[in-house]
Amino acid sequence: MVGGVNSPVRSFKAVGGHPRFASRAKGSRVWDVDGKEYIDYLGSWGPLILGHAAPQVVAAIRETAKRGTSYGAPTELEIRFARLIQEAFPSMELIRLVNSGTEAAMSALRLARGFTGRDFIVKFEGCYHGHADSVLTKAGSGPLTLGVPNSAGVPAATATQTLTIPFNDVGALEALMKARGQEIAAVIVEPVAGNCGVIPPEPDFLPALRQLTTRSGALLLLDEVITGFRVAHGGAQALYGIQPDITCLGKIIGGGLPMGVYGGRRDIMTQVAPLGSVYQAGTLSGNPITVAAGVATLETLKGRDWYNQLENLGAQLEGELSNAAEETGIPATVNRVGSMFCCFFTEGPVRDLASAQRSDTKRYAQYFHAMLEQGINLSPSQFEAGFISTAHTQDDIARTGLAARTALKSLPVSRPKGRRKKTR
Ligand code: KE4
Repeated sequence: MVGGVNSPVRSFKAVGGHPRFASRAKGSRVWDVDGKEYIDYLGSWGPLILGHAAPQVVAAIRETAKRGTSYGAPTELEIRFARLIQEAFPSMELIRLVNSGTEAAMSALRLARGFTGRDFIVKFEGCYHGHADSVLTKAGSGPLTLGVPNSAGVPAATATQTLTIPFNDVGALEALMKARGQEIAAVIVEPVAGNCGVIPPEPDFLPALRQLTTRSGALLLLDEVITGFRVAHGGAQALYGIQPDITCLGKIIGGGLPMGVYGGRRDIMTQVAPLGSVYQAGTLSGNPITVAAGVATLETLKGRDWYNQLENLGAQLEGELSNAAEETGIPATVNRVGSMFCCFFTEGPVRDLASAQRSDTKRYAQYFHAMLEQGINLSPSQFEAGFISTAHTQDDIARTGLAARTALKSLPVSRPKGRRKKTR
């Protein structure tokens, strides 16, 4: 396998060393093939909001598999799943199931271009919407981590049709939409940036996006692959009160199995085949095993207010990490929205890619390994998010705080610039 992994961010290339191979997981814990146990804040990069091997998800998978793994035909289960999505995301009047967040974003962008008849799209520096050609420009996540934000192999003609501006920069957005708004098919954004670390939207950012896209006839695509069912039951659009034209979902809705969804306004979605002329398809889209895992997950999330519990655990962890940095004099900024968080090794505020890139990635790598040695599994990249699940406990968080103090104390404290090292 290329680099020994099937997704580049797992490679530890950004933090050094070799990845730990996982062998099993349960609740907030994961074990590697050497039997070492970790409190897990990676959560498979976001899907496992209920923790690993949630009993109701495992049971749903097991029972459904006994009746077959895929039919290539519609099932009642897909209707049940679609209703659970629409109850939480009323803006998604019609939906289409696919197999990944990449497919959801790629299909949504094709749909936006087909619906508007326009070719240009706008994305934000450091945001990541999967690995389709048109969004691999100044992309976050793996491309950012590995230093290839503009991937090789993307035709120049494609890249020129993607315009990128800084996240949270309303002025740049206004200028761009004023100059070229009539050419723009869609503006796609992660409403909380989760692929250059975690960067919340500033209060005026999302309302400006909505107003400027409406005014220009461009569609507003919210990529809620991470934030959907993560930051609130109805995602960031519920949390911040924004009505998009199209939403992309992934991760949590598959309960740990490969799943993506795009959906939105009925007049737009009816342009998708077989009703309309925008083609998109998939052999295993809506397969019963994944949908069953998704239904079990979403029915659990609908069942009670988990988000208050997740907020409290998130606040506790933010306090532990911030206090640990304060006590050890290490410059750090903890950004958090609910149960998604990131500890940037730089003074704050971190409000866009440029400020995130001021982080000391070498120090992050040292911190990452010091935490790993103490049985705390974080994202092997400064430019990713960490996740808390409903399986995490206050004791897990307290233990993480102690490990962070030990890890930060083990880091060489950089001397203020200008002071020479004492020579013997
Ligand atoms: P997938 O194709 O990986 O299912 O989803 C792509 C995607 C789309 N939109 C957002 C906001 C995303 O965060 C992602 C994928 N996220 C990365 C990590 N931040 C997945 C991890 C990986 O690439 O292995």
